[in-house]
Amino acid sequence: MSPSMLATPVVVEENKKYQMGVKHLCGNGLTKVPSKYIWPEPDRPIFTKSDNLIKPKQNLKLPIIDFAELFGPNRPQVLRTIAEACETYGFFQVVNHGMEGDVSRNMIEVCKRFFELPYEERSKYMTSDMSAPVRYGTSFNQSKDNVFCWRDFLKLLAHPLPDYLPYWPTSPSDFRSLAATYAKETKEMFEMMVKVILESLEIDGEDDEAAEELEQGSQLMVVNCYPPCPEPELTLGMPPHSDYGFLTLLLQDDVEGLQILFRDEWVTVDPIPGSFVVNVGDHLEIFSNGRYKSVLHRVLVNSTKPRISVASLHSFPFTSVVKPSPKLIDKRNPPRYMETDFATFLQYVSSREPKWKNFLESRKIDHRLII
Ligand SMILES: O=C(O)CCC(=O)C(=O)O
Repeated sequence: MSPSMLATPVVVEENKKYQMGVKHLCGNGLTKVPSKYIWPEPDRPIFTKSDNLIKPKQNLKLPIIDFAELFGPNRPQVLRTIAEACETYGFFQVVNHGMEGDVSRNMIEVCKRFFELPYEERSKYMTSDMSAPVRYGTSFNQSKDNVFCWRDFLKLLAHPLPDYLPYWPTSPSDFRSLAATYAKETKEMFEMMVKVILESLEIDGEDDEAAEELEQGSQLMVVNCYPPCPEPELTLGMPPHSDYGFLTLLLQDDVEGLQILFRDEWVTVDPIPGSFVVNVGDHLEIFSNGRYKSVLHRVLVNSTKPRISVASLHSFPFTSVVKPSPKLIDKRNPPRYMETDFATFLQYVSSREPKWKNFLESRKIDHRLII
């Protein structure tokens, strides 16, 4: 090793500071983004100046699904809109979903209070063990990322809830009860959505194996905290990624930041108060044999407002093998993805910098190569 490759004590100290997260870093007031968070120019967001504010370029109105309409005469039309949204955007927004406003507001609010706790309290949950029931951390994959993201997170395994709840944070004192209510209600919403998704794929049935497996499946809640950033045009809250699960139900506060890749352009999703953003995950892309798209998304930060989001990732049990639904496969539609399990995914993401859609790409079968 050349002497220049040896980390000096100053560099080691700096790195330790970044491992403590963005909230900690911002504690003493920052006027510039440290180089550790500066993304290469082509990966940076495009901001334009309007209304004297620097804003992301373009906003996108995702298809809005009124869940209440599924229980009336418009059901076939709503199912078609869901299918089109999953094929075109991989995303839609849901209103009238049945969750009381208090449940989601309380969740955002108690998560805000969690991130305001002293670092010593938050860091009790810091671990590099990807299978830990609770994991506090920063960036995307802090042990692998070369450039860091402007984000701290708290990850909570949530199903089966009685197995995991005893590990969840006890501070703030109402955290467990409010987050548990939220977890149960998002799980119910997910189960309702599974039925709708299977119907939109025209593969719903009486004793559907997939729906039953998903009901017993995994749930991971990811609470994201994006503190205000002095130079938001230089960094990202989250890098481009797709979600590994079947569906993600995303709750955000009223601060915009989520962008999705649509026709090769990054577009910002307009938050609708009280709504959920729902997106197709890798497992649903595989299960639908490529009909529904797990789309890349990323997060921008801003210079004035902190942002909190809660992504609830739902899928098959961690022990299941995910494959294209046999009901969607025939001679003309051969399987386009290899069977995959969760262990393979974990091994893949912990062995490299998890960026873009690498994992899903690695599961694709190229039929041109099969003669
Ligand atoms: O904060 C957001 O809007 C998106 C979060 C996200 O993509 C994730 O947690 O995977």
